[in-house]
Amino acid sequence: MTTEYRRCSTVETVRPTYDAAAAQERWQKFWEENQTFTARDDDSAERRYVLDMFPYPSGDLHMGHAEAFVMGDVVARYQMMRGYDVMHPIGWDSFGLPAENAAIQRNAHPAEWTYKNIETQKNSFKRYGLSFDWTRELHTSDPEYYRWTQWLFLQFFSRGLAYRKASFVNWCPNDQTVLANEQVVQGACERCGAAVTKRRLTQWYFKITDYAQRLLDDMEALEGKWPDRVLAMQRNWIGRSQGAYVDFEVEGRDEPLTVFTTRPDTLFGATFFVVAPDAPIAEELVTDEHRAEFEAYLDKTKAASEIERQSTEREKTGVFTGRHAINPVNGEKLPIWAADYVLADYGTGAVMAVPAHDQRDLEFAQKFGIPVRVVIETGEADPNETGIATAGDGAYVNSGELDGLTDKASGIATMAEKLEAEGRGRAAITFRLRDWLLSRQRFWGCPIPIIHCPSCGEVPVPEDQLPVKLPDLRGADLAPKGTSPLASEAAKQWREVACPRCGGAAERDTDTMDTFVDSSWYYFRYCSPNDVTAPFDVAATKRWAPVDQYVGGVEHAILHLLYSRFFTKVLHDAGLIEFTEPFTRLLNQGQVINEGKAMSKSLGNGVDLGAQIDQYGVDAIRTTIVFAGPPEDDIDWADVSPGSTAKFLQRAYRLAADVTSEPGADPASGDVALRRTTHRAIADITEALESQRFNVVVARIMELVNGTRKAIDSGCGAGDPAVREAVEFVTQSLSTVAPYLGEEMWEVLGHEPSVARSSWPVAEDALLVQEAVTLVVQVQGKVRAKLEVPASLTEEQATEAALADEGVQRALAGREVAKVIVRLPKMVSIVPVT
Ligand code: ANZ
Ligand code: ZN
Repeated sequence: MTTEYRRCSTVETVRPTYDAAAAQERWQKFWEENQTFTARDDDSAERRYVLDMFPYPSGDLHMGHAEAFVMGDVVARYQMMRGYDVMHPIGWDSFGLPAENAAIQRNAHPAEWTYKNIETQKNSFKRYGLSFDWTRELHTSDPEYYRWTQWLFLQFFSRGLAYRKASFVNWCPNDQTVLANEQVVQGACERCGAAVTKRRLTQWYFKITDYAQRLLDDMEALEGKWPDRVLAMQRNWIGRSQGAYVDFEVEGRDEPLTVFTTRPDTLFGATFFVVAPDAPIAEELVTDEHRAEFEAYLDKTKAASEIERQSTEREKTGVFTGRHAINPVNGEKLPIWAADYVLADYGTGAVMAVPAHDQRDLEFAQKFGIPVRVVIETGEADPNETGIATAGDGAYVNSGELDGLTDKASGIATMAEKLEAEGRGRAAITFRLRDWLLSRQRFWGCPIPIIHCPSCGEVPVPEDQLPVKLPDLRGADLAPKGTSPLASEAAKQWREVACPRCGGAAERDTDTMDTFVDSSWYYFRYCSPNDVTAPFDVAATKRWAPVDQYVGGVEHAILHLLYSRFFTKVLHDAGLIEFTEPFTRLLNQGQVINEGKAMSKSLGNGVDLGAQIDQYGVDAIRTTIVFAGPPEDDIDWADVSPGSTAKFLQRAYRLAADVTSEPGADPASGDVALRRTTHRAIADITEALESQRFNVVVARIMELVNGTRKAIDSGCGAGDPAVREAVEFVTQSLSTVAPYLGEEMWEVLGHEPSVARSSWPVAEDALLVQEAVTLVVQVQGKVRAKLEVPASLTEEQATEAALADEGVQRALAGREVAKVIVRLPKMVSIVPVT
């Protein structure tokens, strides 16, 4: 602590100031030595699990981390003061492309680069004052961790939930690796922005589609606890669709072709048939005459992203296959086209096209001169003329036994029954969700624990041989080449093994797992991070999980959260845990931007966290971020003022230094008005913390600081125990956002550290009751009414109460009011129009 000399108007006074840098150093040491934030895990209190999405070790902490992690820290610190045994762990998602690419660029081994970065970030986390339980730190790239990732993979494998298949996959030509659908954003690689293309490869998948319905159903329990938009995004991604399968005979083919349709009732309006060019069936159907044209079209299709293919703006394209399908309801011959607006891996990859009632089909029909037949009279204009398909309800026409029906629901039901009875179709539900493609042709990831044997096939690595460690490959070329570095000459020795089943020559799988596998279960590992016998101790997860509060960016709304939910359900089904959802509550913090734009090197608008901390101190930066707005909103660094936040923190500190009463002084004998202010603040701040309005917390602390200073100055004096009560609460609540200052103030107030382990006060009801005052109402200067009102009433309420009074109305005698003067809380003066 240093002192600052300052001239006041009359006397020379010594004003203590808060030295942020010194406090940071001092309390970091204290917390570490005293294990202040280590979860007790001893049944001494009810448990709370507060979790931040763990970071990639891709560089030092930046402003985004500063915002993300402070929110969880506020929750954790508040819960600790509430008396809960809080677990607030941290670790690193340390496998994956960011680390590997950075390592390749710098000519370093990914491991060296990764662990060096972790050290840097770790120190920055500590400096940033986060209340992490460091005893539970984990890294997904540690063999002791990924051993269990592999073990879990084998559980999925033995349950039939991990399988290999050949298919066209999203391929990033820059990173030279496959991408899950979730990692393709508007046709581009999520990581590097390169345009994504398709490749046919044999890949590992997790069968998440088996869980589609449960992933949907269980969201009900998350309603109101997760952000609405995240739930909506997940629902959309899963994309449940109710409809029917309809079988079409194909000329010259024994097997019928099946389509998925949501509108079987429009079957009489089908005038052509479309298959996805990249569905295997397309190649089979196409006649020799049309093959050359088809092949050229298929090449073009592969270059287009799924988003482009589904775009309604794009001109429709396609080629005729030379074949025909037979409409099961009227025997009509429908030409079969291959067109890229039909996707290979949705439904059956084939559709019956009804141009009058489906916009995509209409555009296609009009371009290629295919007839458009209206089968529902909706009252709208003819699609043939307008180019707009009609999708509404109406009377069926040209539709055989449906004619006469007038609504969609009975049309669909009637047709579904008819098809079912004839054995040509059945009701069905489909999902947009695809199986999770998890294999990657890259080095820095968890090896897939499978051995390929020419005679036994896919053989799991025996449990006692886990982990399958990554070979060192130091000095080998790790740059992306389309095949995994584990398949290269340098890894030959590692790869060639005896088959665990037959002992013959066999080879390890050379792919590594998507890092989303690593992060789908880390929150269970934290519960027993050093367990050498299992991925997690069942009893420990029972004590801690599910996570009570999860905090992280909305960029993970689909990928990470959906995969984690899937993992949790599988582990539940395997009997390892009792619940089915991993995260009870979810908070998505916003981003820190600058001058209206995301910070970037090219814009030169980056703000360096380290420099900000050097200038203003950790507490001021944390408080500025929290105060800037609701946690889920973005913060524009150009709009905030860490300098004035730092000044506010100094004002708070001086309050603590001014208190002269002893710790434990009974506030009951103190100034009642100040006590009311304090207890109102306790009630409001507690409520704001519970409802995650952390900016309101800071605003209310500021008011309490000002109110307390005023009370001291206007007579109650620094020795009043009510002042101590107020300042102690300022200290506790402020310590959630400004932890170093909190510790210093707590000590200045004469308490043993740590404030983080102090107990949160409860507002006294008696002090929350509104004080009543007498409101005097004058009309033209004469007193006309005296009303008992709460002291806290607003100007509007005072005016309203005054005008509602009978005596006042009598005095006004119907005249209009020209002016109302309100002096809160005691007087209202009304001037009528004369
Ligand atoms: C005939 C029809 C008539 C259709 C009509 C719609 C309206 P959702 O709701 O998204 O599930 N479809 C089916 N498989 C497809 C695929 N692989 N690629 C592109 N489109 C496909 O969409 C289901 C509808 O999308 C299906 O119902 C089918 O077109 C089309 F008046 O069948 B419909
Ligand atoms: Zn074998």
